[in-house]
Amino acid sequence: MALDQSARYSDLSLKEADLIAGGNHILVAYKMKPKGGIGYLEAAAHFAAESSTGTNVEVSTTDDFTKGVDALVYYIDEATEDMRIAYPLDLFDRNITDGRMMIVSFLTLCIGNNQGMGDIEYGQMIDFYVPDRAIQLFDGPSKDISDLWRILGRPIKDGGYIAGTIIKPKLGLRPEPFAAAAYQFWLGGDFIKNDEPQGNQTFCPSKKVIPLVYDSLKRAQDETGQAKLFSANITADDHYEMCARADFILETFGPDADKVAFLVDGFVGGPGMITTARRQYPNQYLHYHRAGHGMITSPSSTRGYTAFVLAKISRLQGASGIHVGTMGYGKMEGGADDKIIAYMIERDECQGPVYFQKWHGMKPTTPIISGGMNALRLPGFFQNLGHGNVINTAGGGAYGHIDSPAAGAISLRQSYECWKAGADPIEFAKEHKEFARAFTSFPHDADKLFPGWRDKLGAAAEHK
Ligand code: CAP
Ligand code: MG
Repeated sequence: MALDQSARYSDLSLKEADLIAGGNHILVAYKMKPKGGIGYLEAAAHFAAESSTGTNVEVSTTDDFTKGVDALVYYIDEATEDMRIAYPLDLFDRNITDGRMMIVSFLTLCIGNNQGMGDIEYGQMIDFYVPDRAIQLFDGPSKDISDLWRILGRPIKDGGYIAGTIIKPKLGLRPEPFAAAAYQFWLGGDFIKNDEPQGNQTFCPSKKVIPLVYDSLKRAQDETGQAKLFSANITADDHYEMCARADFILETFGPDADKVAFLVDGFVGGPGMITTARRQYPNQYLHYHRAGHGMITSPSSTRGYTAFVLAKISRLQGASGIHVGTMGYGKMEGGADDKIIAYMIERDECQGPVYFQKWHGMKPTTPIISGGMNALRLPGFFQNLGHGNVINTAGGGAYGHIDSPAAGAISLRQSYECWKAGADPIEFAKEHKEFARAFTSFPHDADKLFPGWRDKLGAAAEHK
């Protein structure tokens, strides 16, 4: 173990309430465990040193000013592995272009080198608090769900459920079948996204498929008399490639360009990719896909940060919407308590696992619900969350419906109507064909969620 730096990098007399009132610190809460035999405060202080102004030994160049921006451990509880650090705002890097803060600096300091230190078994960020000044210095969302409700002709407050899908199969469709799949869903649903890896594959070039998708959107709008939305993937390593994709998509959708959201695989792409889309295309709804996050956010992980922290970061960066999981009702990891993730990004103030966060009017980030969802699983989901002001993208739940993707879409909407009416799903299914046929489409879910459904539904579930 290096020298004990707790005298310099900890001050357990600091009061969290005072730090919050002072407004000059970003506070971060970790679950941290030192390697065996190392004192808890010692390890925490070294963690704070490496996350701010120090290293594992004293250096001759340190002066009094340096010590003024030290990150300080202000709370520890070895029994629960809780450790909290106060980071002075001045530690964080600022744009030379416009003085704003940047998430990459927050990550480099607060979850950077401290992830691989020899004397730390693990440290995972479970919550963080940003003061008002920092809220002012992050972009925040430029478009939010109210912009989508407006386009869909819904009330712009509590406009309710947006029924969406993901073009499936995940890869392998050529342009014509891709566009046909889109048209089929749009005959019943509101919102379609590219699946996270769909881009400009050689068998489905963007220059060919995007014009066909736009044609499908126009024909579906004409057919249904309703506006339709498309979330187009612009993810790419190169900034200029991203912009080339975005520009081509906007040009192709022309008069309907406002109906295009931009999808960015923000976790694997990194913070810069989200900010590129946010700042270059502020007129478009920014859809943050988090594929890959499970490597650090899985409940089995003890490093990195949680899905809650990822969602909070995404709102600061300006994601209009981010995937928040299905809270135990879908196919991905997660549980009912994950609803706190949705509350934290959609409300103007919210109590997180550790910190109460005020957003001071920063626009909300939409909870996007995806992963194994279908009409049968949604009522329980809405019951747990308590509202339906979300975007739901159900791939299997739409394209797996035995009648058609449009029927799948309609069954999703009917499921929301059933929950909103407080109706019994079996009774509701007797009067709503597509919903009834979702029982037949997903019998294993039906058996688990609604035992005895076959007898109760009878013919309603048997015929198209
Ligand atoms: C869902 C999905 C989503 C994941 C994302 C998929 O498809 O498109 O990317 O669910 O997970 O590729 O699996 P299905 P999360 O609707 O067919 O399951 O939203 O938790 O990040
Ligand atoms: Mg996907």
